[in-house]
Amino acid sequence: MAKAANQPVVMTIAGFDPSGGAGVLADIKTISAFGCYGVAAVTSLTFQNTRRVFGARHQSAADVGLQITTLLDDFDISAIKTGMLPTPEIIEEVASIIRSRAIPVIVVDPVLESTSGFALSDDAAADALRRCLFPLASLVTPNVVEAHRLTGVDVWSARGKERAAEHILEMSARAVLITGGDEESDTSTDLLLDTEGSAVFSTERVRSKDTHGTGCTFASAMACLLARGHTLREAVPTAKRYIHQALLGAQGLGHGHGPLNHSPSRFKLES
Ligand code: PXL
Repeated sequence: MAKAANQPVVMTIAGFDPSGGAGVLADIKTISAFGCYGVAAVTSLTFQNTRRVFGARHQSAADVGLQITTLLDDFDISAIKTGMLPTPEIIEEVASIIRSRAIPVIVVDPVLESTSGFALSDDAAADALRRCLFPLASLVTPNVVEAHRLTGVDVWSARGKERAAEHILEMSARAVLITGGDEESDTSTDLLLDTEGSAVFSTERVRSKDTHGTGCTFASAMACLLARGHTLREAVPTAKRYIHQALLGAQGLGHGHGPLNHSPSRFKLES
């Protein structure tokens, strides 16, 4: 007899960044740090180091689908986190699988381009995300640039962020969190909006060049905390505390925008 599992299984559906800063590898390290078991489906094999993205070989929608259903047929998945979904076909396949299964938590990180400006998805993919995946999402986690591209709203003010968040809720997402980590202020301020209203979360900004993969890492942390039964308003401060320590603990690896430290010694997950 198998033991009753108390380690939630969390699936990431994302791109493979061989440098380990972003994508599936960053997600799996984060999922481990949050005491969950990570499984993964790869949507695109990217060629990159900490300096830049050189290219990407997208997988077929059928191969992405087969990776996901093979895992869903075996594991009880508590949460799915999606990252780089480069083509409308892949997005439609992922959405159709999610619709056919009861997955308690779906966190959609709408990855559109790398920090260095490499397009990780096309405009048709952004449209498919809005149309097919947002209506299935427990939470959508755009940064300000992604929120701007998804809504067309000028997001570089508190009021602008609120309007963009409202637009994304109108796309039928259950909740949206616009992360402010990429902005220039002394604090990193995120805006959460769901049917209960809005909430603002601020932490002191860590000024660092080693910020590669913060979006992937944050969305994975949220997926794990929601899988563990935390509410959105409980989860955001914990995920932000983890990112803060992961930024402070970065080791300056590589010669470009280095990775976070996904096992920061000063982060303790209570409960
Ligand atoms: O940080 C965005 C991102 C997500 N997923 C993959 C990436 C990147 C940025 O480079 O490579 C696979």
